[in-house]
Amino acid sequence: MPQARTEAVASAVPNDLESFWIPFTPNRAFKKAPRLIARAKGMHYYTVEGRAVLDGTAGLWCCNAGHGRDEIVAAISRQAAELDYAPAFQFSHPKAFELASRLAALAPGELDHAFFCNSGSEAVDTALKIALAYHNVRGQASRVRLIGRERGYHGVGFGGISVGGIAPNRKYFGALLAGVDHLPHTYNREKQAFTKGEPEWGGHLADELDRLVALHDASTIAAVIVEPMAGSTGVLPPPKGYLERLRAICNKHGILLIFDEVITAFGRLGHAFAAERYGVEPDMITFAKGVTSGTVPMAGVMVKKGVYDAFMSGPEHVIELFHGYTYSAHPLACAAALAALDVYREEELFERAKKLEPLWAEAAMGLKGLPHVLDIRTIGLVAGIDLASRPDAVGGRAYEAMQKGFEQGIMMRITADTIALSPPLIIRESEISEIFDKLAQVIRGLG
Ligand code: PXG
Repeated sequence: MPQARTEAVASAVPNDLESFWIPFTPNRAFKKAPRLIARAKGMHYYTVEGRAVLDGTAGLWCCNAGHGRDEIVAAISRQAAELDYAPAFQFSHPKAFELASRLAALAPGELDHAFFCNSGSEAVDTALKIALAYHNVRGQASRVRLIGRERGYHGVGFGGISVGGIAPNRKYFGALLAGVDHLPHTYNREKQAFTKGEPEWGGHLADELDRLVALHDASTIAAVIVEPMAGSTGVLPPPKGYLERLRAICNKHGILLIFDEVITAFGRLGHAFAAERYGVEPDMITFAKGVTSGTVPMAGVMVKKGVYDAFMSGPEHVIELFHGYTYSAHPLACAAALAALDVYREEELFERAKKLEPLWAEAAMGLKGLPHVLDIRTIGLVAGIDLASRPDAVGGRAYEAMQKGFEQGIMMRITADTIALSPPLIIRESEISEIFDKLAQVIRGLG
């Protein structure tokens, strides 16, 4: 091992694991057997011991251009030297406008304004607040209800967990937002098991929105928020026709439709936005993660022209929306995002994901028939693999798979007993085979 590498690795090993409270992680188990990553390049992570691990998850669904991309690193570094920070309120900086225009050009239809934040959770809260304020400024202040969906994940802010539908993320945290209701989720194993892409069954579940409208009355409902593909809950692609039907019902009743594309934007489903894949134009799209290929925290909301325009009335010196963050459109994040968008365009990575989708789906379905495998779902460069739960320990089997996978050199993500895979879009065919070969080995060895 070259000298420089040895030093870099040695300096990366902490001598105390106690103080850091690790998010969404069993802290005591982790601290007994830590999985520490020291560096990354291309498709690989390298542990503090210097072991290579193939990244099957693009970090946490974010490093779509792969790791350590020179162009992005250079852009961040140049930006830090040129302009570290500019006040986000009452002042701004050129790259914020450049990025907003680039995103407006990428986003479908009239989604041509960008409001910037720093995380998907903030983007969700922002979109929900814009929806409420939109109706308010148009004289429809009675539209206060928000509708999410069971099994939805919209981050961890109070808005996001209120419209979200993942029980453990909600049950410890009090009464949450008032006036929220939920659509049913769209998964039915009997009807959908081992489907590639959008399942045939389930489009009719969008009509449940009509029932909620009948119950609450359209005049009380501000917005519906869904992930086009539910990611965190364990990869649930939308049934055929489902999103189109949601759009039609929202149109009928003057309800805003928000797509939470924190995971699905920037190539994950073979398009800049999933909205494009489905030919459905929501009123707002939340994004994060892939916008900077995970290099610098950044998120935002793409807003339809008509929604933005509704705020642009009243005296010109008065703030139109009382909302924003110190780090909205942070210069480093804007520079990183512009460089990431360049990489996506020059290497045609969204198209690459689309081209690889059939091969990826085929490779994933190769796990069918292995012990414990109950279902496999694929879409874009995403796969969800359900393992049977141990009777007394839900989540135990997938947790063991994740640990063993890491030991054998592949990074995977788990939620309960579902394994989720979502590699960087630069993945090669040989690496797709490597992921599923190793995963097959791991699954065969599970107790
Ligand atoms: N909306 C969606 C659809 C998400 O997937 C968020 C909002 C929140 O983003 P922030 O940046 O606040 O974390 C997310 C985040 C996983 C996993 O493996 C998924 C997310 C985050 C971490 C892990 O399922 N999604």
